Amino acid sequence: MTDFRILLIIIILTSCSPKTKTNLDLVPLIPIPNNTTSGGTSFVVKEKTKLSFDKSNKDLKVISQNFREVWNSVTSYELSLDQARSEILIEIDSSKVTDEEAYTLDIKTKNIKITGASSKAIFRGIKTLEQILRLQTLDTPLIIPTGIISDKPKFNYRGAMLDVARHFFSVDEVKKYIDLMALYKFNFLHLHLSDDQGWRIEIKSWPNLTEYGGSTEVGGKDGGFYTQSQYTEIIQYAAENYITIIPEIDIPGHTNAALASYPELNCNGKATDLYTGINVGFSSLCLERGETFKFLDDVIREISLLTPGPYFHIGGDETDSTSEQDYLVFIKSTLEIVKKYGKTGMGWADISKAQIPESTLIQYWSRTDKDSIRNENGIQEVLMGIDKRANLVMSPANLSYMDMKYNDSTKLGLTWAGIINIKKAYDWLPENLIPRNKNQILGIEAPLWTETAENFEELTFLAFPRIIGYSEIGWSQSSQRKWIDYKERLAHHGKLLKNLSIVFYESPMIDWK
Ligand code: TNX
Repeated sequence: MTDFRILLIIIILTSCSPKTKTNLDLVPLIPIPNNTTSGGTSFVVKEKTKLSFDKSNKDLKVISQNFREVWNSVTSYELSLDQARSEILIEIDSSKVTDEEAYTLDIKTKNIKITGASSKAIFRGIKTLEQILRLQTLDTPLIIPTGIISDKPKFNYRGAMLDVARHFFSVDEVKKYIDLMALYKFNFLHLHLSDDQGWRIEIKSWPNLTEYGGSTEVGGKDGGFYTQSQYTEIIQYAAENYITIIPEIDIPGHTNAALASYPELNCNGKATDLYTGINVGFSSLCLERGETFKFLDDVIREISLLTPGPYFHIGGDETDSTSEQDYLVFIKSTLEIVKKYGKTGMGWADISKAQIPESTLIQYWSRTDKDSIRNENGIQEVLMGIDKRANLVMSPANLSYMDMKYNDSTKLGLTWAGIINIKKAYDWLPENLIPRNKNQILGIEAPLWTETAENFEELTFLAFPRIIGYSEIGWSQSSQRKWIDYKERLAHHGKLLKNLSIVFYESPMIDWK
């Protein structure tokens, strides 16, 4: 036998033993965990692995069942649940709570343990284990490096927004998006459910909103809408992934789909035509119409009843066709309705001009492509909101709008807020965007407007990989975030996405593995 063959056999024999030298710290996890201590050995994935959990806890049961599916598909082995002498243990331990999402993932050669103060925390830990598995699939048999990860989020609000109004996306597509968000530890999905081009959620007391107002989309193809039971299905699916749905009904502008569906909502009593273009700022609800607030009350009541999450988003952006005076009345009154139905109001930063209750959630979006705090209009509004004791979610258009092009020649996307390449999307700090009251920032949200995204592939092309960077901005400590290091880790996620058949932008800035 040649030396080379002997060497090969030695490598094969030693490569899969628990003694193989490993380094947990080098697994390219995103978001990067707060603390990782490498054990240097490995847990070898075997044909029969068992996972146990407290049977009386139904949330842990759901987490375990879902993880079993991941395990089985990634490893091609069967994970069995609820066995006495298990190798994987998930356990709620509220004795050392630091954050409700904080978890510890302890990987030893013979067993793996995930602990946290709540099922939410366990879920975040499970997703770290899932990423390790998905990133290690090159090794057969599969090994998991030993060590301890102790982790918690920087921000309690780590969101993404999906515009299902400009182009409609089906329940299954939204679920797929939720799966990906969960893998990267997002916890809020904001659904932009109405706009000029389409009304996407069934309102039983105003059925024409969806029957007619939901019938088309940008470009003129058939639109679509979620029935109330489909909306509930999305909410439940998101909840299993520890993601809270935030519904947005954008008022008083961005309302053409409603105005086309009901003549009585228009000042002149005439329904508008359906709209399939991409202009903004031309529609407005009519303050003088008696029906307008009945309409808003019904819509907010029906949706709030279906929505367990704390927030209701009222939009409030780009209202060029509403007088300033009317705008202030609209926002104040609509937030009162939101409050009446038990929700905390949320809105684009423009609403800060109006009378807003304390703790309203203001979404900063900025109107220009300047990325400094000198940026005039956007920041001024945010400061007004801050002074009214609003909380903030940061979605600067020039840094976090996933519908902006990656470079001048990207086929999809818009450019009004600039070009956002992978580095630009990653390399910023939310707290640097405002000059004061930084502790009012609850987190960040990455919006995906869909004027140019017609289908799921186009949607994920715009979102990925930028959204992966936003997950790290939201979760990881600023001191741990370095572009040079992130770029190396991201390089491994291309294969992970390909294994999941997710279309993404293969940026030349990344040396994809
Ligand atoms: C601005 S940002 C909008 C949306 C558009 C988006 C396109 C904001 C609150 N409104 O109506 O879809 O730009 O990038």
